[in-house]
Amino acid sequence: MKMSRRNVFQWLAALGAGAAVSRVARADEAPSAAATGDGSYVPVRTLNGWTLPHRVVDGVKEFHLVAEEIEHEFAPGSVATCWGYNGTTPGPTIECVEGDRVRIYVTNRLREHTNVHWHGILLPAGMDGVGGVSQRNIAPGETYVYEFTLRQHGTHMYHPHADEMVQMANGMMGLFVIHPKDGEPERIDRDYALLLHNWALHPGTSRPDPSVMSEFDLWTFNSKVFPAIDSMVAATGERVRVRVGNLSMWNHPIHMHGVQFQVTGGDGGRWQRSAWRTEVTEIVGVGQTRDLEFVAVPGDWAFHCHMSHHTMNAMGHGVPNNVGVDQTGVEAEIRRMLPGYMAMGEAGMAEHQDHTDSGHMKGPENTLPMMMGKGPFGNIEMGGMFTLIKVRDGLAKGDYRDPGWYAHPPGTIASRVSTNPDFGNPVRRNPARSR
Ligand SMILES: [Cu+2]
Repeated sequence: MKMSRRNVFQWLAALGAGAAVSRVARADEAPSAAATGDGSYVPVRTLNGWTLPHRVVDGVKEFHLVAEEIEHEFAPGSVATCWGYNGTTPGPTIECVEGDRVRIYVTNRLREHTNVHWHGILLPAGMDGVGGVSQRNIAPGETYVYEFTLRQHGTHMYHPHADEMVQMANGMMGLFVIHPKDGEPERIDRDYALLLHNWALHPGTSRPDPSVMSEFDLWTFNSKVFPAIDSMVAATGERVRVRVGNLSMWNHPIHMHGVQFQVTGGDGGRWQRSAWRTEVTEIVGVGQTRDLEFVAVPGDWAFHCHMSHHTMNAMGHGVPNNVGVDQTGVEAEIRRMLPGYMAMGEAGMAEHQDHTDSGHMKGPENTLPMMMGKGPFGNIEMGGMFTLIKVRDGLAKGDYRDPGWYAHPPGTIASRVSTNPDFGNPVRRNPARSR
């Protein structure tokens, strides 16, 4: 076609309009100028855990996992022989960028065979790590290699697909985090990651019982119970992401105080912005992951599973209900049969922590009190899946040190106004007799 001057103008105008439209479209997809686009990222912080080092060989990122038996401490006072990777449960976090080619060696130092399934990762079927289906199992002493290219980003996991009931109950699992190659739509300042798990470490024993299906003793973030779980630290105004994966046998409603967070992704990757949801509790189902993001506000804020037994440790499970039982006079009688018996629980269970903290109520060997933790206002009375988000003004980027307890601004703490139970004479319905 011969181009007239008029045609050229029309063509240029169309081109200009098209260019403008495509600029708008791009801006809609990635409205933040903070997107880096160069594959750089804020490294994930695995609470109480670590990230697996790698080396680059001919452009391929090489990792090496070792499946092995380990000694693991859930909190001081409870140590068990567990199974994990490279000396820990969960195993170290594998951290990559979308587009990376990875080569992962897996050495089996267990006394039975194993393999590794890369949970949620798109790969050739023969790399999927399902014993008998997609590969031969890795026998004791053997090393296998997995190799694939990461064609996605998001929060993923790894775990065995061999004798799963035993190997996962003993702690074999880890996180596999893939950062987007084009950067984040919203700049992330701190990126925390944790795996949810449950353990049947019965009081007085030293190995998790893999036969248990629902009655667990310990509920953990990254195989630790409160107060042994690290706090998540952030500076006021920072955008924080908490990646939560669940390889336990229960769904966990994960609840955050102080803010409304946005759920921005799952094991299917980062969701479109229109699918982000504002919540304060998000159920992380078995086998799922969820990415929770929020802008940090100052204070010490609880972060926990909302199943109340999941924020308690072993000694709180299956105890007789003594609430409302007058045990006056029977304590001495029972002590003749059960030396050391202590009447408690009449008013509720909160006194448990004082008794165990004082040391005069000795529990079974190698177990943890139901509730633990000391705060600036007294006992915290928690265990299991509980930790704190500690946000302070002016923390330096990358400063993850525990800043201590929050200094509340004057006049912002709930305070006592009376010690008289009849204070204020409020309306009450159906009080129990003699109360
Ligand atoms: Cu829970």
